[in-house]
Parts: sequence; C-alpha cells; structure tokens
Amino acid sequence: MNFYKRVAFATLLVLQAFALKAEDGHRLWLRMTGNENAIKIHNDTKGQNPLDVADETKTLRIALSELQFYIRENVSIHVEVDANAPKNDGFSITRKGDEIFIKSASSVGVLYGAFALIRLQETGKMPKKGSTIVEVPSSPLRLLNHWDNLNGTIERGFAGRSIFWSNEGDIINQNAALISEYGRANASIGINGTVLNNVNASPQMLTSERIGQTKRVAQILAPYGIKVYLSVNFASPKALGDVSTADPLDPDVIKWWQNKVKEIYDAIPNFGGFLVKANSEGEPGPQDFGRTHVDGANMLADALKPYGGIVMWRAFVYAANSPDRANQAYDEFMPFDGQFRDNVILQVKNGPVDFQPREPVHPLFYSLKHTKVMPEFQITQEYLGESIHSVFLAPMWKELTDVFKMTEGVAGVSNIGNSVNWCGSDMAQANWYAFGRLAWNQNLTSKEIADEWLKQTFTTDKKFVTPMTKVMLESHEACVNYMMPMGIHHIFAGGHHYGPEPWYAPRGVRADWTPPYYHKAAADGMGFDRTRNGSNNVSLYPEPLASTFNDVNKCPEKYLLWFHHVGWTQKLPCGETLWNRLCHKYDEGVRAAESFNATWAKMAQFIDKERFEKLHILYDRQAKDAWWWRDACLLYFQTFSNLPFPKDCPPARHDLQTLMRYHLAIDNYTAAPIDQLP
Ligand code: GCW
Repeated sequence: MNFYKRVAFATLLVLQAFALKAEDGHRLWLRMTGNENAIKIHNDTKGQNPLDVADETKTLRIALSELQFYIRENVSIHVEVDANAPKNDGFSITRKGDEIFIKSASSVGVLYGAFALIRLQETGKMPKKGSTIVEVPSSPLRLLNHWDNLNGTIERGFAGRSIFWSNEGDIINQNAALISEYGRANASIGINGTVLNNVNASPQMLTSERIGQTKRVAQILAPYGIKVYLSVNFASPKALGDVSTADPLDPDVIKWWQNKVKEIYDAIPNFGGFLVKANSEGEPGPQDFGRTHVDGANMLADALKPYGGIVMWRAFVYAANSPDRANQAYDEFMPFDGQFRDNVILQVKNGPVDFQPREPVHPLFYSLKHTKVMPEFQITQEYLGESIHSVFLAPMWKELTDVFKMTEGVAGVSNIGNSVNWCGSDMAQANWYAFGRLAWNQNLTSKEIADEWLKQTFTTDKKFVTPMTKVMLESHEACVNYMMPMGIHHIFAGGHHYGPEPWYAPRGVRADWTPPYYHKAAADGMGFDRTRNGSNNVSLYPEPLASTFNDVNKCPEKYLLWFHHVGWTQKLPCGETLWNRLCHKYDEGVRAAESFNATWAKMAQFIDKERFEKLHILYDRQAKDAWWWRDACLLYFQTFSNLPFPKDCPPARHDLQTLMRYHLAIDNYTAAPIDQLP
C-alpha cells in the first residue's frame, strides 16, 4: 500500500470504531463525516524534510489524513512546514481559488491548522477565496492537569476512572487506542501538555516501573504534539527510602533529584517537567525542613534545566489558623517575587480561595512582576455541580483572562475519565473544549466558543444553536445565583462539594474547612470583612481596585459579601435591603435553572435520542437541586436575619430541619439525587 492508501485505511478503521459507538458522546466535538472522494493533498515541505524525524512524520501524517478525510469541498490542499511561516505552534491558512495552503514553522502547527480548517468547515465558515487566516496561540503551555491517582481513582473526578492508571495493574497497553483518541481530541483544540497524575502525588510515581509506563503514554501522545509532565511528591527521595531526608539543600537530595531527572529524560526525551503541590493541605514541602518555596522550586528547576524541563510550583497554600485564607498565598509568595529560576512557573488558581463558583481574581495576578505565572482553572466541576449540573465555565474563566495575559501558560484540572462520553455528561465536554480554545486564544468570547462547540457537538440547526447558546451563556451566572450569590463562598457540605451545608461546623474540624468561617452569618448581617478595617485583603489589589472593593457602595454586587460584612436591612446601591436582594438572587438562580430544563425539553427534535434523554434527566435534576440550594441557604440564613421572604418569593419546598437531616450518599465523590429527600 502506498502512503495515502495506508493513511486512508487507518482512518477508516478509526471511523468504524466511532460508528459502533453511535451517539454515546464518545466522539466529542469531532463528529465530522468522512469524505468519500478523498481530496488532493500536497505536502510542499522543502529543504530539511521534517519527515525525517519520527514524531514529526507522524504528526504531519495525522494532519494529512484528517484533511483528506474530512474536508468535503472540492479543493486541493497544500501543507507546508516552512521556517518563514508562523512559529510557536501558529499557522496560516490561505485560500487562492480552489487551493488552500496551510503553513507553519512546525508540523504540529500544521496539525493545528488542519483542525482549524475542519472546524471552520463544520461551523459553516470555510475560508473564502482570497482570504488568509493567521493564528498564533496566546499561551505557549496549554496543559491539562489530571488529578488521577495510581490506583485509578480520580480526585474530584466525576467521569469514571483514570484512563492512565489502575489498581488492576498496567492498563496503558489496553487503553492505547483510547489514549490516542485523547491525544487527537486535545490536539484538535490546541492542548499541548498533560500532567498525568494527581498533585496530591504518590512518591510511587517516580519508581522506574512508573517511569516506564509514563514513557509509553508519552510515546502515544507525542505525534499529537502533547508532552507529558508528572506531579511529584516533594518527599520522594525520603519516601522511596533512598535518602534519609528530602531537605532541598541537602547534597544527597540534590543528587537524588538529578539522577531521577536523568532517568526520566533517558526514557522520555521530550518530557515536560514537574508540577508540585508543596506545603499545602498536608503535602510535604521545603518548609518541613525549614526551607522556603524558592529553595524547593529552584532545586528541582536546576535538576530539570539541562534538559529544558520546567517546574510548575503551585501557589495554593493556606494554614489552619490563618485569619483570612484569601491572603495567604499572597503573603507567602510575594516576598519571593524575582527569586525563582527562569524555568519555574508559579501556578496560581484563578481565585484566592479555591475554585469557588465565583471569586474575584487572585491578587497575585496583579502583583507578581518578576515571576512567571500561569493560571490554574478547574475544568472538573468540583464546586459547580459535578458532572450533573450543566454549567459552561468559559464566562467564569473570562473574568480572569479579560484582565490577565496568559503569556507563560495555563493549566486546567481535567474532567476526563473512562466514562464513554469522557466527561460524565455531554454538556461537561464543553468545558474541556472551552479550556483548550481559551488557552489557544484568550480573546475568544464565550459566545463564540459555545456556538462553535454546539455546532460541532450536536447540530448546526439554528433552532437548536440559538436557544442553547443562550442557556450555556447564562448557566454560570445561574449556578452562582442558586448556590452562592453576591460573593458568598465555600458554603458546601462537609465531605463533598456538591450540595449546601452552610451550617456545617462540627467540633474538631479546622475552621477554614467549615462554611461559617466564610459566610460569617450572625444577627447583625453576613459576609467576610476583608476591607481595610477587616482582614485588609482589599489592599492586596492595586488601585483603583483596592478602593473600589473597600467601599461598600462601590464594590461590585457580585463580590459584596466576599469583601464586606453587611447588615441584613442595609440598603444596597440597587435600592433593596441585603436580605431581600439575597432572596431575589437565589430565586433568579432557581428560575434560570428551570428555564434551562424547559428549553432543553424542546430540543428533542434536533438531536439524537440517546444524548437528549441523558441530558434531560440531568437538566431536570439541576432544576431540583437549585431549589434545594435556595431553600437550604435562605432558610438557614433566615435563622440569623429573622426576616420573612419578600412577598414575590415563593415559600420553601422543604423545611430547614428536614434539609439539615438530609445527607447525601457519596460514592467516589458522586452525590445521590435530591429526589431522595423525604
Ligand atoms: O479544591 C481543593 C480540592 C482538593 C484538591 C485541592 C488542590 C488535589 O478539594 O481535592 O486536591 O483543592 O487544588 O490541591
């Protein structure tokens, strides 16, 4: 068989595999139909042919086969790796008559160009004759972080088990095709790196056996332009029994890491580097040895430097007795600004507490001036209804990307597992997609992303796309409203983060793991005073933000109770009292969730039965859960406000005692339905 026939044959096999899976959601946004009359593709690459390099060959071949199979218009396509074409993964697509030229300085750039062209076709935007498109990504590092444990469970995962690890032993060979599909899906949206294991990292990740397994994953993913990275446990040298300490300044420890890094690069020459959660939530770190974050990060960075590897050091730290958890990362990291090696990137969660439904932007994004910083978003919906509620997260992430340029990179905590549709819900796939698209181009609007995702994932029919785009765009605000509006945060149930338990505060549990630490509801009002008279968190922001946040009349309502303790009957700039406004916001959330359910109910005629019905159940449950959140929170806060619901607010469906007795059954972090309420 010649090259093209081989490619065509291989693609056909993949297509057949997809066909068997029908509309179970496995094909994600890559549901294009194949092209029976394969179009003409020319590889115009001159000079040093990248086809001499193994992975480059494969990358280019993937690009060629995708184009050949999926471009349906009668055009001929030229692809070219050319040093003068866009660099840094970028590409250009030029159309002259019926010829289309895709150029990039690298073969992976050509692959991104190929997927871009297919996306344009699928969304009805095939380039016009005489047009040129040039794209270069916003971020050089576009990474998924998997919180996958070596036993196959996934921390905060709601889509089955790990596709990489299993307690039944080595599953990489068995999952090779799946891992390859994962690579293709990621490449189609520009994701170019993946951290394969949980930041709560097992030292076992660095045994020679696990490095060998990592190597196999790396080999499967390399043709898709994806590098692998590992989370490392800072105490590994000691925990694995090789050295008596893990002190980052100890020569034996330094040597141990140098040897380990060499062992990894001998096995995986394109290995990306380490992700580290240190001195956070009980994980070991340099502070255990009287050293600093800089000592720890720089030691690892020095070991990785000769190979071009990087350290992503997480800034998610907080101590049990801190008067304001939202200040801590700033307090711990700002003094070190400028002291980290140039291959260290601080990985900072979008908000200063912890992936809450809404937080203000983390102050470190404004203040670090001499340190490389990359945001960490959470794609998996730990705090946003798991894979049950349909909440489109692009609008939430845009709250950060609108004010911060992601020039170093960006990470997203993956929502992928081995469930057939990858994410547990077909709608949750939109967040994986949106993360990749925003990492590629942070200027895309939420609407553009929702629109293109819906068209590729379901149908281009306007009668579906228009109402569902609206649902998606409103879904984050709705979720904030029915869970924790106006800056309320962290009022989740203890043990899981699915339902409400604003009252949760058992004795012996550290205060900052309980909701009352955050909402501070009392007879005089509620909210966390972070003003200059309170924890002074406002002063961690630059002006004019600091003064705006500090002033109760100027503070945006969405952050009001984040920054202020407000009296129940205090009049807000909107004209309502706090109590009435709170009731109305919760109601707004409930009404929105009900409207999403009603809109979805009308979508049956436009899409396949299988996905329609699964989502119908989920939308219905989301609407019920919205009531549960609203009733539990309002009835509980009412015990402090002692005020009636405003006249236009419907009565609660359950009383507080019943709601407080209700405990969710939790199975691997997945909550059982509220329908079980007595
Ligand atoms: O949001 C919290 C989660 C933990 C997680 C931690 C972190 C991996 O509840 O499960 O641990 O954040 O980001 O390190």
